Amino acid sequence: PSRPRPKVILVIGGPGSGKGTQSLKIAERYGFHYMSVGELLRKKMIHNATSNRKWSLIAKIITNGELAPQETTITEIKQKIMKIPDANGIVIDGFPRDVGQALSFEDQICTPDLVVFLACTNHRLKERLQKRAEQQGRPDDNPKAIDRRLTNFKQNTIPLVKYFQERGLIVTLDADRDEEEVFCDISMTLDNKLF
Ligand code: UP5
Ligand code: MG
Repeated sequence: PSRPRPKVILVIGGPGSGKGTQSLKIAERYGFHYMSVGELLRKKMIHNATSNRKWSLIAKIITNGELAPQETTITEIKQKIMKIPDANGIVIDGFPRDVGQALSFEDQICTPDLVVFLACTNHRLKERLQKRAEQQGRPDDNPKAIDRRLTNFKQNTIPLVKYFQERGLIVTLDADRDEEEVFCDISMTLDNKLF
């Protein structure tokens, strides 16, 4: 008999809400494959920005805190997913960013099993990103790009969350709390809804 399709979990939330942190914990606990769409695009842009027109443009977009073109993003995700060996599940960090991307993902890839929304206050988001900017050097962790990322997030999120709510696919969690507390809620939710 053929194996069941791997479960697909999407983790969304503002910049600094803990998507990366919590997605890695999910991957570890459930033996899922972890995939960060932001990371995927950043790697690709660093690799190709000097030799390729399209990617040099995308590098500018991302460094300014704006969204890469939807079709390129979906194509990259699709290619990456096809390369994943047998997995029980895949946790996708930081995608989709708006309703258009959600529709396109469903159309071209699959309907997710669950969407986890990490809800965080603006104040906390800023605080965490500023702290990380001092410690690491992500190209888009500069004040201007942080503002753009926060603005884009605010604009796109309400409709996106509403879209998944109407389909009964999303769970919203309070992500202002400690990492461990947030993960405790996530794992309870996954245990309940997926297994
Ligand atoms: N931290 C985490 N959880 C904490 C907690 N509970 N308490 C205290 N501190 C906590 O966490 C951020 C920081 O906070 C870390 O220092 C962490 O230790 C601490 P992290 O887990 O990194 O949060 P995350 O939500 O992953 O923040 P990130 O900055 O990565 O979010 P973004 O949404 O900005 O980044 P992403 O990589 O997803 O996207 C970057 C860019 O890529 C986008 O702006 C866009 O240009 C492009 N993109 C697209 O174009 N299309 C896509 O589909 C996806 C990305
Ligand atoms: Mg991240």
